[in-house]
Amino acid sequence: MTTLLLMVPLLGLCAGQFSPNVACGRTSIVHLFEWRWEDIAEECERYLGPNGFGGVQISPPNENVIITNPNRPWWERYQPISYKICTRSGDEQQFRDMVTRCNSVGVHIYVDAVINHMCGSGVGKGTSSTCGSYYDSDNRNFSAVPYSFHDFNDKKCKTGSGNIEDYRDADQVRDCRLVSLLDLALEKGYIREKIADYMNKLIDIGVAGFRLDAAKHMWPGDIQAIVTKLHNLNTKWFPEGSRPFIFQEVIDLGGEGISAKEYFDIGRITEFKYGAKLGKVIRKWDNEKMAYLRNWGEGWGFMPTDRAVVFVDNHDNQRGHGAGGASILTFFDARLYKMAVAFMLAHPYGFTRVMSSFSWPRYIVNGKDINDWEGPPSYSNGSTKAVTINEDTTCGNGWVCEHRWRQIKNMVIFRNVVNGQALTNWWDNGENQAAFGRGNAGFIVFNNDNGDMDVTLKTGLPAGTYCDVISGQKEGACCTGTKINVSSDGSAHFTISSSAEDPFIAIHINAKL
Ligand code: AAO
Repeated sequence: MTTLLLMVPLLGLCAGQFSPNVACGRTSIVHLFEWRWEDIAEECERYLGPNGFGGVQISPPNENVIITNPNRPWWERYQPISYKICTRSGDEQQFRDMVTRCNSVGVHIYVDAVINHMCGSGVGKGTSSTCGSYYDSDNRNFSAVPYSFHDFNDKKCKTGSGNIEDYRDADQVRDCRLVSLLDLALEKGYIREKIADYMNKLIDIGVAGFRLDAAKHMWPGDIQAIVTKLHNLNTKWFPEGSRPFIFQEVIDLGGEGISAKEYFDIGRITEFKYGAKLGKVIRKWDNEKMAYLRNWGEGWGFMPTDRAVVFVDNHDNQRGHGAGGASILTFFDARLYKMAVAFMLAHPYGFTRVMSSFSWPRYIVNGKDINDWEGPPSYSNGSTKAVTINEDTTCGNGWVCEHRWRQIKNMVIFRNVVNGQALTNWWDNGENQAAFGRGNAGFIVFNNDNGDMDVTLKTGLPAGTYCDVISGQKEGACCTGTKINVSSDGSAHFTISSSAEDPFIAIHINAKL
């Protein structure tokens, strides 16, 4: 039985679409939301490669409609006009350069593939698109693909508005328009070809996989048919026979007509319960406590770990789109956010994605952020601003770069160091002080209580002095943070003030002094 259980993830790794295709020893990806290809290439070389990041989820690279009211919202990129690689992030040449440079330093590229639909039904006609291709939403004409009237689901949808009106009805969710976006008839061979051609072009350039946007709005059989047509990954960078990693955006918080498990055979799935629940625990809403995290993962009703992609927030729910609600933690709540991200990266459940945002003037009126549409930092001509790097390694020009926060970057490394080790030595005080180890490779302690913490805990680590990678880090033979002594029986003494800037401590074998 044990052998069988152990073999399942291994098989998954070889079999492809469930394996994240990250380079050996790397375990997380980062979503560089709205970044330019040029900046991503630089970031791979100067930061992500050296710090052990496995990959980058990029914003959709294909041509989209230009929206001017509101002025260039981030969400215009979810309204495709063609499959030309041509957006505010850059052109095809820049895209190829990014993929090559990132792959060369062991950081892989994951494309956000918008294949469920084209632009909104009401955007009109013209050539106001990021590559100047003609479109006419009234006549369903996208000449640069080309798609025409017959390629959409208009006749199939049974709702009065033509839009999804009731998420309990699976037919509506798949055959009607999501917020009026023109819904492609994915059962047609011609359309499957066009989409597979687009994805195969990206695979041949060297990408490692895809986030399938709005996967819940596509029939699993249609997705499977497209995925089957995909090439193996480019052997210049990946082992022969590697399948593209597929992770599907299926929002399943329960109570609807569609459940995530319908998609388990195709690839992984975004586990939206994860961030919603973890936000509640860290915020201590609904009487949630860190002590309850003892059986985090499947024990909380989440999908199997080898199917889950997990994240604290994403580009939608950090601004009130999508699902998760008010409990979602973001960079706006930096102190709690760092704790949540650290918990995620220390815990073995799921494949982890770190969010990296741009800032915007959040302004909440009656529970809704009226600036939720704000696009990336840009110039008056609409072009996206470069990501500049400050002397203290943080980002400038309006880019938040959570992935560069020391606590988060060091936990990405922590996850690599403890990779493959079981969760061990769980401890909690019944409230919001909790700790756990990962075999004999790492240990993390949280104090999210209102009182101070003063405890001696079994860590499982070899005896020695370790550098806490949250308050600082090991630099050469020195430690810029708190030092922790692990005695010969593996125990260590931890004190964490409830008012500490970061009320948690993490140590691992590569941070031994
Ligand atoms: C824009 C405008 C629209 C306009 C449209 C066309 O905002 O007013 O009609 O253009 O002109 C993004 C933006 C959209 C934007 C769109 C196109 O978010 O505002 O529309 O680009 O420019 C659903 C989908 C999910 C989707 C999410 C936003 O299932 O796939 O909505 N996410 C992806 C992308 C996203 C993108 C698109 C898809 C489209 O990540 O960036 O949209 O390409 C329930 C359902 C969820 C559903 C949510 C929201 O969730 O379960 O499936 O997500 O509703 O409608 C509780 C429940 C939870 C529920 C939630 C919200 O938490 O437990 O189940 O409440 O009610």
